[in-house]
Amino acid sequence: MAADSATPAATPTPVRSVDEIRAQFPILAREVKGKPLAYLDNGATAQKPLAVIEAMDAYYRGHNANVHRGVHTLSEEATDLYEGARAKVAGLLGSTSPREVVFTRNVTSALNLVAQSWGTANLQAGDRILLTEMEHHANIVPWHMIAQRTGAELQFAPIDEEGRLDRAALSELLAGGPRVFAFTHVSNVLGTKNPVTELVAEAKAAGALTVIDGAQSVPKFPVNVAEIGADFYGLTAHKLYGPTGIGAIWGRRELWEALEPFEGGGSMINKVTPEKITWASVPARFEAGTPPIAEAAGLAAAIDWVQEVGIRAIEAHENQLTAYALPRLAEVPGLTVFGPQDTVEREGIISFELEGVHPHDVSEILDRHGVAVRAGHHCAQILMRRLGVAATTRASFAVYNTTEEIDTLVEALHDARRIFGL
Ligand code: 7TS
Repeated sequence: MAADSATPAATPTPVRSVDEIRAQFPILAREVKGKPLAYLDNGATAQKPLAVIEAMDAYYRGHNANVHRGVHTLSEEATDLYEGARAKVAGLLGSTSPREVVFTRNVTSALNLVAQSWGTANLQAGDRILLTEMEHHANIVPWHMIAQRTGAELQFAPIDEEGRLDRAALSELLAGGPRVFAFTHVSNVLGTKNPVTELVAEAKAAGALTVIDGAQSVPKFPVNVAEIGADFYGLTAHKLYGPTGIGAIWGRRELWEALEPFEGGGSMINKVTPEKITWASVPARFEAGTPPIAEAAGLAAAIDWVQEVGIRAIEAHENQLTAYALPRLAEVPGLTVFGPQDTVEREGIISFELEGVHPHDVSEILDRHGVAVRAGHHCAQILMRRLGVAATTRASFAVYNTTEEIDTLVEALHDARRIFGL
């Protein structure tokens, strides 16, 4: 891949030992089916370090109140925690402006917000919405919904045989003048890492709004929205070692300012009369109702934790795991890995097919060995159709995984073949 300015050359960070890191995740000590848990389903959700669990516990024990409302100490503390989390998200994404960060329920609701709010104001019949074949449903369905309402059309940029975007085909589609290009930074099935800075530059030159789904990227390597140059960039906390129930989307200030909210309620208005309403300023305008406050405290702790470990160290560790796993998986007869075969253009998300064994059976047998993976279409049915499969089995890594766990995965796959008489 061409050097991507969003991910400059890694400077080695002092790495804590994996044992030290694992000790901070209580769940990793448990057993499954009498075997030590090997949690390789991080693409679905990551486990939570004590720092996150304790931050949420401390919030409820000592600070719980509603935000932005009461003029009392607890409410001020809760507000500080909530707004502090916003500043941490902005910092994590390389933005100097917390006001450009809107909190949502997850990245799904972040993408729905953009599709609905921006789409309602900007799309009309015949307009094109460009997506890619490797999108998660979270970055397809909201666009389908707004397309149905406005008469806009969806287009899907194809991938090549190795699971990378077909750049020539993409350029042709962009030349057709889509109003928006929404795409994932990292595929949750193929592990493909898209060259976002290049893609954004090309899309912008073609006049398209750029929306990036950062669900799988933010937990894995540094992301800098200023360098990427995108218009919107979304994340989901639970894949970033944070809690479920909170996500965030960064967007350019002027874009937010021009948008109308798509959810209404408390906290997002300036004035309400029988005749009319006026909106609160950004970002409150897009955060109707009581927000996920304890979750924001958890997310803030997760960001602190990730930054303390070092996102570069996380990246280096997961790259090592991927480099170890690919050849080990290739030793299993009849096993095909989808997506790029190198560690430069792919992350530690490895989907595969084991000839003669259904992915659900594979994962059930792996579970007997204590190995947690995901089987299914991974909310990427368009991609499954492109790959010509109904489902895959997927192992996905995080900072606490070990090469021993990959060995267990490989042994369990051999066992699956034995059980199926292969
Ligand atoms: N986008 C991508 C690329 C994802 O991987 C996911 C979740 C989402 C969006 C949606 O995230 P949410 O927090 O809003 O639900 N992906 C997966 C997965 O691959 N297995 O379980 C969830």
